[in-house]
Parts: sequence; C-alpha cells; structure tokens
Amino acid sequence: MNRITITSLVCLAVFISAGPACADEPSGAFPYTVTEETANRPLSAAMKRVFVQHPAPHINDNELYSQFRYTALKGFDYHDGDGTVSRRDPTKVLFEDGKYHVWYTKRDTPSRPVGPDKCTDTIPSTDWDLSDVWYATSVDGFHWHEQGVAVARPAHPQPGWRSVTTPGILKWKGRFYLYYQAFMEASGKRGDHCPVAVSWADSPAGPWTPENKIIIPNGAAGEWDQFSIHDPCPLVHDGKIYIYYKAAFNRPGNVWICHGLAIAEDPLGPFQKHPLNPLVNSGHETTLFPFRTGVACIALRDGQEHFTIQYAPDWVNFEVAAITELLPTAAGPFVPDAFTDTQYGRGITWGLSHFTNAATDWKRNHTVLTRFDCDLSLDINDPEMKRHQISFTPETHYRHGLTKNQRARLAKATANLKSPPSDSATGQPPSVNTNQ
Ligand code: AAL
Repeated sequence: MNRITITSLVCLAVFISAGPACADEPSGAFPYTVTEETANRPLSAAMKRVFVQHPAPHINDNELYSQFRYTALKGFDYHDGDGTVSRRDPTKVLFEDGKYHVWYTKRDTPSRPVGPDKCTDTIPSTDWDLSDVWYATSVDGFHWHEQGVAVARPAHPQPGWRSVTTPGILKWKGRFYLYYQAFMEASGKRGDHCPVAVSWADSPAGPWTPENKIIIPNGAAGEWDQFSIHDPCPLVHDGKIYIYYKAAFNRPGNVWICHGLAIAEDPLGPFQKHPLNPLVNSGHETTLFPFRTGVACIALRDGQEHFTIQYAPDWVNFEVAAITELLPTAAGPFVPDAFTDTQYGRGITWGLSHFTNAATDWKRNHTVLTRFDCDLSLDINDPEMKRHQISFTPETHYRHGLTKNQRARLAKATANLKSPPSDSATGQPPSVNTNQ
C-alpha cells in the first residue's frame, strides 16, 4: 500500500469516528484557544466530560461551581463553649416581615453528651439528643437574636418525646410548616433511628401547633430507610411539596448515606416516596435549591461523589455539576424561590451551616452555627468565589498525620525489606495488611 493510500485511510477512519469537524482541524492537535468548535473535535474521555457533563467547559463559567467563605455569627451564647449548649442543623433562611428567620436544633443540657450507655432522662446521649427546635431572627444575616423555642419536645409517647431536631421549613399558601426528626429513643441506642413529624404556624414567630403524628414514616423492614428519615428539606415544585431527606443504611457493613424524595399535595401528607429512591448517592445532610428548570444539591461528605454540587434537571436524576472544597456542613441557605414554584430557579449566595468541632476537646463537645457565602447564583458573578487556590497550612496537614497503626504498618514494611519473610521466596510480594 503506498503512502497516500495509508494517509487517506487514516483520515477516513478519524473522519468516521470523529465526524466532519476533524476536517476543520488540519493539524490534528488540540487547539491553544478553546472555542465552541473545540467540542466537535475528537476528544479524550476527560476532555469530553468537560464539554458534555459539566455545565460549562471552564470552571470559572460554571454557575454551579463556587468556593465558600465563612463568617462567625454574632448573638448566640454557648455557655463558654463548655459543651452544655449546642446549636446545629439550621433550616433554610426565610425573609419575612422585613427580617431573616432561621430555625435550628438547640440542646441546653446539664452536661455534654455522654453516649448511649450513660445517658439519662436529662443527660444527653449525642449532641442532638434531648433537643428542641429554636428560632432566631436577624436584620442583616450576621447578627442574630434568639427568639425562643419554636417546637418543644412533646410529652411521652408522642413522636419526638425524646428529641426534636434537624428542622426543615416550608411556606405553603401563607402558612409555615416545620418538619423535623422526631426521636422516640436516645440517638445512638440502636443507631440514629427516627421518622419525621411536623408542626405548623400562621406566622414565623409561631405559635406552632404540633400534629403529634409521624408525617414521613420509616420504610418497611428491609428497605433502605427503615430506620432513619433525616434532614427533611422541603421545596415546592410542580404545585406539590417535595421533601428531600437522608437515610443511612447497610449496617453493619460499610454504611451508605443517600438522599431520597417524598412528594405530597398537602403539607400534612400523605407523602409518597419516589420509586427511584435513593436519588443522591452522597452527602451527609440535605441542601437543595431550585436551579434553572431543575434542582441543585450540595453533596458534602460521605459517598463516592462527596464534595460535589449536583444538578437534576427533572428533580430526580442527579449528575455531578461541580467538584469543590470547604463545603458548608448541614447548610440552610437563603433560597428566595424555594416555595414560589419557580419555573427557573435563581440559585443561592449565602446561608447558615454548622461546625460540629467547635470544641477542641471531646469533653466540651458541641456544635455552633456559622454563616457561609458563595456564588451559586445566576444573578451575581463573583470571580473571588471561583478561585480555587485554597491553601491549608502545614499545621493543618500535620493534624491529619499518620495514626499509631499506620506507623506500625510502615515500620513492619521496612523491617520486611531488611529481612524478607520466608514467603518472599515464592516470588509473591510479601503480604502487608493494608487495612490496619
Ligand atoms: C446531622 C443530621 C441529622 C442526624 C444528626 C442530627 O448532621 O444528619 O441530625 O440525625 O446529624
């Protein structure tokens, strides 16, 4: 075969696999300047992903990519951080009557949490045991004024008698609904077992009327959410109430933490769980907000797709839209269009989240609320939120140093090099247990 024939065959093969755009790239090399046309040339899998999977080829143009900035809140007292007062798991922030409102879990107990074996009727098991739902208001989003309890633990045996925690707020037809985890045993006793209950009010300031019943029940025995319905996160879509929630499953094996969805036409139910649940395969708490025609989700820790921001154009099928870092934990964003049944969600720029490691030692274990800011909004363009050169100090890295077991494994590996174990004679690599 002569050279011209070979070249023609190669060109034909490339043309067939890549399409006609190949003919527009005579040099064949990836261009220095990326244009819309670049997407049409032959691409490696990695480059195809940036053009096809991500919302924009460059990270700076990706509306679902952001970094996060944090500001300490003013106005909350934590009893000198001695572990007796904790605030955590805030709802979305609402703007009503000229000010911001937020609801959250508050624990105010005689002692810090002591675990499931030592807890009593007054001494908490975990940080969210023996808690109530409290609320606070703010005129600027930085200074907060705690207003008091919104939903208190009901009397035994009502759902939530042991603890009411991790609320999610809904505004529906002029009325307000708080959904929350309703514990009927100390968390940690068998796991973190609870269903979801609800209270409603005609004003954000209350008074709140508890329905005193389970509103999103646990799944049947053997189903993924049989033990826990956590982090209820309500939104309004398609004229209905969409509550995303989290459940942990697969114990005693590797624990999975995923998000599901329950839909209702009335805030008091009945809620139908989506047949494709779980819908999000990662993320420890639920933070979702309408975005364009679909819904976006911040998937924090846990799972294959942790530290990502995901998007479901149909509110059900989520794909990774961005990978980021320093994500807010248990975030409750300010979502102006959360309950407007928007046809085109605008995104978020700030909210409240929490830090569970506010105390430096376990004896003072408690959680504090914080403010986060970001640019996950179609309405602002803040290049400072798109920078991804976060640098952690050497001290931060060294705080994640090797454990005792890991050091022992490494010492053993070096010892094996000096005097190889007898099985090395077989030609097999010495067996080192990497699971230590
Ligand atoms: C949180 C949430 C739920 C869990 C516990 C309190 O971060 O996921 O609320 O039950 O931890």
